[in-house]
Amino acid sequence: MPRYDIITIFPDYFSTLDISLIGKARTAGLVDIEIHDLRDHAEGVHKSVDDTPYGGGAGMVMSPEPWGKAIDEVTSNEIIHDLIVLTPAGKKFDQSMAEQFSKLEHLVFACGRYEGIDHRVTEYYGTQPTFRVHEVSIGDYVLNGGEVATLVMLEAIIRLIPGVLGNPESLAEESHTLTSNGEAIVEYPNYTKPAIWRELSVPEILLSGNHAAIKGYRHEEAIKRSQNRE
Ligand code: JFT
Repeated sequence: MPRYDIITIFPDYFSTLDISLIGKARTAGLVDIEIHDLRDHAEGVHKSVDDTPYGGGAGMVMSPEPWGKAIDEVTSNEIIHDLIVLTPAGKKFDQSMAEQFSKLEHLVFACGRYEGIDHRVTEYYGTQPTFRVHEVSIGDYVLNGGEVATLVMLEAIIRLIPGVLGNPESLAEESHTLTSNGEAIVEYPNYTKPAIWRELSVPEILLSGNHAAIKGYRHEEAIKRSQNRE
């Protein structure tokens, strides 16, 4: 089963991984997720994990030593480890990246805070033969750290693991409405009961039982919607 190790100074962010689809996948033994508190690898009474930046400037930078200890501890075996370092400067996360990561056996997520992690951590693991390092951002907006970005990535990745979605039809359907990069053609609009809500009716064709016509209608609506984006 794939293993995901998450290193953070805020383990509480990851309590939501006990619920819903991901919680069920963990209980079913489809994925092993372990959360690690970076502070367990900090020294001194204050258990400090940050320091002032060389060269000056605002804010604090995360010290390399606790990261080195934490990463070494979760990777003390022979296999290849994919180290994902969240950073606003990273490659933009998309559906094709989610598909690639979903096929890997051991992902380690480094969730930093403050102004970022001392760059030598990325540099060092990049030279290690048993590591592949990926610098990733989830999009062009500013977050306060890597935790929420990691939750987004985990949700996108774990639902692609075989057996996690009860109904593999949902995945097959996505491959029709999504292009290879996960963009362009969006979903058709969805409706459920009641047939009239606040004077708004469900499009009649959806009540017709004519499956070919419904398929055509949904395709047209999906195209209309994709043209209205970006
Ligand atoms: C922000 C982030 C992502 C992603 C990792 C670490 C510190 C705060 C920060 C924000 C702006 C400039 C530092 C992070 C992200 C995103 C990821 C860190 N910060 N410098 N922000 N926005 N889309 N992924 Cl470590």
